[in-house]
Amino acid sequence: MLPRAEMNVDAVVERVRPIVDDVRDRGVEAVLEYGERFDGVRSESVRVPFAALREALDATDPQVRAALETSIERARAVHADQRRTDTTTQVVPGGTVTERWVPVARVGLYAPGGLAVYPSSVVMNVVPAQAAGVDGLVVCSPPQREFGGRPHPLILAAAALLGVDEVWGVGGAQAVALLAHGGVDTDGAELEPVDMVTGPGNVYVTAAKRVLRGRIGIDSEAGTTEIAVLADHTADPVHVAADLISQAEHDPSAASVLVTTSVELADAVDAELATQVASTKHDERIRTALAGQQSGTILVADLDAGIRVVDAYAAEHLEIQTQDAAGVAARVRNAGAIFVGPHSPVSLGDYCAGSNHVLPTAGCARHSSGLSVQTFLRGIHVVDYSADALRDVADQVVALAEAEDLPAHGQAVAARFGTRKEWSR
Ligand code: HSO
Ligand code: ZN
Repeated sequence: MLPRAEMNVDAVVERVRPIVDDVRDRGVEAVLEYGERFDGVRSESVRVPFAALREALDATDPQVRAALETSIERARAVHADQRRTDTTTQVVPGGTVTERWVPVARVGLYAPGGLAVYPSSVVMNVVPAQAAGVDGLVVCSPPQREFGGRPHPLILAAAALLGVDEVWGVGGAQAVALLAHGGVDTDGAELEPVDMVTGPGNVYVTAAKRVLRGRIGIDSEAGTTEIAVLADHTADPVHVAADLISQAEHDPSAASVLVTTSVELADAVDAELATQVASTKHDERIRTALAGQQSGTILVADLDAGIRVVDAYAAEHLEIQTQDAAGVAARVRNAGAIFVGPHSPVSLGDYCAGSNHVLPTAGCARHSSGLSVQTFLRGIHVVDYSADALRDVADQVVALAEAEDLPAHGQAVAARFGTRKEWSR
């Protein structure tokens, strides 16, 4: 019964369509105009020169740089293990089907600017794409007035650390349109159209992805962030409160949900929330999120009921803070990611666990997974039959073809064995 935050993308689609068409028709010239209108800055050119990426990295606080390196290294370790190997099934002697995994050739990654500048999200999008073997990676991020019309320096620094050298300073719907249609910069630099666009963005970015979906592949739509904590009397209220607050910090409509078997814990967490929120930087945003209808505490009779509740909710992030946390976690079916026990807070996963932080929101964890190497791979079935293997199954193909009133399908097999029948009307 907990309401989910909803973003009304359909309402924006019609406003975004002319922008997408305009960028298709006029390319970079249109991009520069929209940048001036929506981001308040017009730059000379859109592609960020390679030297500017290096400069941004050199200017990055060494501690932040080292932390990004840790984040990248751990994410790379986890995502390298997600790579798929091709499998060949011998269906019959002389008849095989191979599933071949092929990376998407060219991917555009959108990194938002404005309020949310998340170099960590650049890491979480780029690492699985690179691990999948994507060759052509281009990052787009809105031009910022205070940085001379270039994207935020931390976005540039993250790209440089990851070895991405193609970055364009374009945001909003026009970024998705430029990625999908390609364009030529004022200095002649060319953006080749991509096959797929991933990465979180505001409602205009999401609407543009909807408009262009099909022409390009897209990831699932990123909604407002959510945390659910399943806790019993053994949980530490100080930690539970801190974790609920951590995700509420993202957005006034973020959801922080506690599911617990213990009234005492629920009361203690409430008391902790009150004191901890008062000393946070973004206290207003957090207070709004915690007070919203989408956040709250659910008391359950026992852990079985708790598991049913968290499964029904299908949170983007689920923490298990109970006795035998690993055993309880193993019974959960629906969650974007599960954080087990007292020492695995969601913010560890946001940055440095090695796991991916682009996860299904709004209950989509019932049917979808977070970003992974798989997102950037396509499985191609390669069918290879010998004459004997085909002959052995020819009658069955003909029978099914005729049952579907598609006799020419059957004839295509029969023609190989001189048993093709003329069809009499
Ligand atoms: N918790 C966010 C990701 C993020 N947190 C980025 C901090 N920076 C959605 O999973
Ligand atoms: Zn976060």
